[in-house]
Amino acid sequence: MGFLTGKKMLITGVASDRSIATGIAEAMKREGAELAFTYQGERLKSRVTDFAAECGSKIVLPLDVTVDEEIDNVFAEIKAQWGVLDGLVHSIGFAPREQLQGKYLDAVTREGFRISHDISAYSFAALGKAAKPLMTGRNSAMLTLSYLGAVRAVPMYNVMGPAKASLEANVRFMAAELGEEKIRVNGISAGPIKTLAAAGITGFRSMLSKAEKASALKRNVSIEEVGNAAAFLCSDLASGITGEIMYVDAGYNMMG
Ligand code: 0WD
Repeated sequence: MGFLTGKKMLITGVASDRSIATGIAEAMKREGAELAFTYQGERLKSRVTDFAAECGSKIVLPLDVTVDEEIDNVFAEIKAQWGVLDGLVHSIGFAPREQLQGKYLDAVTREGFRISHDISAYSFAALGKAAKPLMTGRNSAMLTLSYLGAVRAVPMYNVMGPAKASLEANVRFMAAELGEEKIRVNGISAGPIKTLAAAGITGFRSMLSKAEKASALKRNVSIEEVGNAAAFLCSDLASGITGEIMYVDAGYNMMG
């Protein structure tokens, strides 16, 4: 029996078969969880619906996190279909492409900063707020995905650095408040992985090769490895862990 048997998990951020959310869904499914999915916009609907069917899931809902009504609708549907929720996976990030080119202060604009923080950081609090009534008292867990740029000035990551720093602060503030409700809140800081979102970062290939050379394990990580860590953090095996950012980066961040 898998360690997520009987758990109902909502997974956002599946955009392709390479998405980190895809790796998370596969690990959670393997461990016995029941899954629901969201997709961003019509262009992703059929892909996510097909993937959900492979996972034995019938709950597939539209969600653009910049639209409050879509957030409300997702949790109204989860309430109608499941009544409760044990896990929320936030695997969403976005910055306008021109923000991720050149030097930070040359690229950053008020609007670029606002959009990046809205979609990449505020959205976790927004989903957490809406999910809370369904998760209260159930030893449930919320999880988000971060990156080293939250704590280090990684070249080209630019405005996503401040956005991820805000996201990680969200993890701590949400964890502090939701502990009494028996809801844990954590983040995974993943090493670089070639996904659609990563393709938008100028010089992403050099991030990959730098991490490969300098990490303790001398390689990059896979979505399967992030998926396994995510499944663990959202399970009762991690019942003593909250407010934490766990690095799944083949031992890159701690190297001297
Ligand atoms: O190297 C990497 N790939 C890393 C990614 C290293 C460390 C962290 N991460 C983070 C990302 O910043 C993000 O928070 O992991 C999370 C998932 O990213 P991913 O799996 O690398 O990327 P991708 O497969 O592109 O999924 C991100 C998705 C979007 O995909 P596209 O490529 O279509 O923008 O986030 C979703 C969307 O599906 N998304 C939204 N969902 C709802 N509402 C929105 C939105 N407004 N904007 C983007």
